[in-house]
Amino acid sequence: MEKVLITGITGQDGAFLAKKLIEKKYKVYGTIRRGGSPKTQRLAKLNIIKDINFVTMEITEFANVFSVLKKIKPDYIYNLAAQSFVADSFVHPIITSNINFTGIQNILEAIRILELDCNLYQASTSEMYGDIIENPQNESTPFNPISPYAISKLAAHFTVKNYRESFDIKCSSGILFNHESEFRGTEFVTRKISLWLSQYHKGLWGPIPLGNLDSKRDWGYAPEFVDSMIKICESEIKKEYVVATNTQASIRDFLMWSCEYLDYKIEFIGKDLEEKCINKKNGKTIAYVDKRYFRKKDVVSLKGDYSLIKNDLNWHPNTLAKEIAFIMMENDIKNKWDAS
Ligand code: NAP
Ligand code: F7E
Repeated sequence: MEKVLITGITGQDGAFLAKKLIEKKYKVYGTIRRGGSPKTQRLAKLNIIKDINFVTMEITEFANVFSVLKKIKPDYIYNLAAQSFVADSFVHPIITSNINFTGIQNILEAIRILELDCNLYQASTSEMYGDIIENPQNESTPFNPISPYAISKLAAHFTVKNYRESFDIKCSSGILFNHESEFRGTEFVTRKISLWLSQYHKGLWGPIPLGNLDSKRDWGYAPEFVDSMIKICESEIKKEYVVATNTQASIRDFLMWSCEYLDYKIEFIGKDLEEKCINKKNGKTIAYVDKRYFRKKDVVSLKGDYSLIKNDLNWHPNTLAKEIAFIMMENDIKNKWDAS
């Protein structure tokens, strides 16, 4: 039985990935952080806790990473562990860099020194394109990061490439554009909208405070993006792949679709910091712009060209942003899953 090690198994992608790899009959190991109770709610929801071999691993500590890899000798490693919230990276840039950059360096060094014959997948990000230089973005588009998160991930991205080219380590990266689902953390804007709007609809919470409504993202569906990770990691071809949908929508669009799910007829009134989204039927405010949610620097437009992965590995997305908004609203309205 081949062995897979997933860092970040408790997150959105880690949970979906673990489920798929268990179904594919791998022996799945998942790292959890030292101390405290692991956040296993997503794994419990998928009913896979019993199938996972949990290991405590502090990704920022080389000796610990080394001893875990020496003991397990995985055939595949998926490095998903990250401080993944861009806004938070402006507040905690050093922790962000330690987890996102030093973490993968530790893994690569351990593989190199132990001479492990294993395939490594790194979760890179469209945030590396930052203040974009061309549209849509592909594997040749120059990177131009504008947040501590993006900078940490770009250092990780180039380190993975460097270990492949210098030491023949079998490693690849997926340049993942935003992907969402009912398992998305509540700090990210899509889930913030679906959870908050559902509570608002039930009369439990007030209107939703939001930041930049005009920022545009290429939103895909997380379970499909996890399929791309498996294809990339298991492929003989080792390189970087853009994983995206080649479509784009704004935060305003996502809010509009989420309201449409509830049959709310809405309109946006006011400008800039005074802007509000109101219910046309009763004039009540559903959402409003709140300057606390603006970033020091924000990536305002992303759209990914996924032709390379389609051609090389036959991966393509099926579910686009409006459908994702409906899936997430359905989940939160029915209280199917609460990640908070
Ligand atoms: P997520 O839900 O935020 O999950 C992050 C995972 O990293 C969690 O399991 C978390 O553990 C773990 N983690 C955080 N700090 C850690 C630390 N100090 N040591 C060890 N583990 C730590 O992220 P996701 O959406 O699943 O994303 C998975 C990966 O893809 C991340 O690397 C992210 O940067 C990257 N990515 C995601 C997207 C996206 O749109 N989702 C796009 C591009 C790239 P706890 O549960 O203990 O907190
Ligand atoms: O923000 C705007 C915000 O936090 C999206 C991570 O998975 O994808 C994710 O990063 C946009 C930004 O995701 C609010 O300013 C407006 O322009 O949902 P987000 P993100 O920053 O794109 C990338 C690819 C990753 O790699 C990351 O790990 O929405 N926005 N109002 C808001 N954002 C938040 N969070 N909250 C608001 O109230």
